[in-house]
Amino acid sequence: MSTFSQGFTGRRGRDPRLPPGQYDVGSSFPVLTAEATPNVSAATWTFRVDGEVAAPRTWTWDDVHALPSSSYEGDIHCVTTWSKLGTSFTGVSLDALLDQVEVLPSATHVLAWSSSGYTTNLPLADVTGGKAWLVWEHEGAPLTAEHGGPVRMLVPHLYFWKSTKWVAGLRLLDHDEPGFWERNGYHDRGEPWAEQRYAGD
Ligand SMILES: Nc1nc2c(c(=O)[nH]1)N[C@H]1C(S)=C(S)[C@@H](COP(=O)(O)O)O[C@H]1N2
Ligand SMILES: [Mo]
Repeated sequence: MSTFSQGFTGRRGRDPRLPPGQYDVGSSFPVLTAEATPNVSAATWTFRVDGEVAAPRTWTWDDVHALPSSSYEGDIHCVTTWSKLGTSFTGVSLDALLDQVEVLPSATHVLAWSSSGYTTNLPLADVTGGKAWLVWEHEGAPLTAEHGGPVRMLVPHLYFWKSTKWVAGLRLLDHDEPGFWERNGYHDRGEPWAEQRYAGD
C-alpha cells in the first residue's frame, strides 16, 4: 500500500495527470508558434463557421461575449513533451456556436484555421460535446498575443497543436483533410494518453 501510494505521490513519483512521455512545466507556459505572431485586435476579430452547414455564420468579439461563458480547468499537453497541469481558460464552448448553425449530416470533420494561415484538422466529434472552446482568458487574465490572443481555440484532450491560436474559423467537411502539422508528419488525431505523436503511432 505504501509503495503504491509513493508511486503516485512520492518525491520521485509521477503525477498521474501526466500522460506517457510528458513532463510537468510547472507554472511556466512555453510559447510554440510556427508563423510570426500576428497582431489581431478584438475589435476586428471574427470567427466564421462554413462548409457543411446550411448557411455560413460569422461571430464578432461582442457576439461571442454575449453567449454564456464557459471555463476549462485542467491540463494541456504539447507534443514536444511539456504538460501544464491544473491551468485554466475561459471563453465559450464551441457547442454554443455550433448550436447557432445548422450542421449538415454530411459533416464529419473540421479544419480550424487561424488568420495567420495555420490549420489543423479534427473529427467533428472532438470539438462537440463539451470538449472544445474558444478562449480569451488564461488564469484570469486576457489571453496574450503570443498565446493566441485575442481568441484561440482550446481542445485540451488532444495535443496542444490542435488548439489553433488566433483562430478565425472552422470549416466543416465531409472528409478528413490534414492541417499544417498533420501534413508534416504529425499524427492525424493526437491523443496524448495513446501517445499519438507522429503519423503511424
Ligand atoms: N496559429 C497557430 N496556432 C498554434 C500553433 C502555431 O504555430 N500557430 N502551434 C500549436 C502548437 S504546436 C502548440 S503546442 C500550441 C502552443 O500554444 P502556446 O504557444 O500558447 O503554448 O499552439 C498550437 N496552435
Ligand atoms: Mo506543440
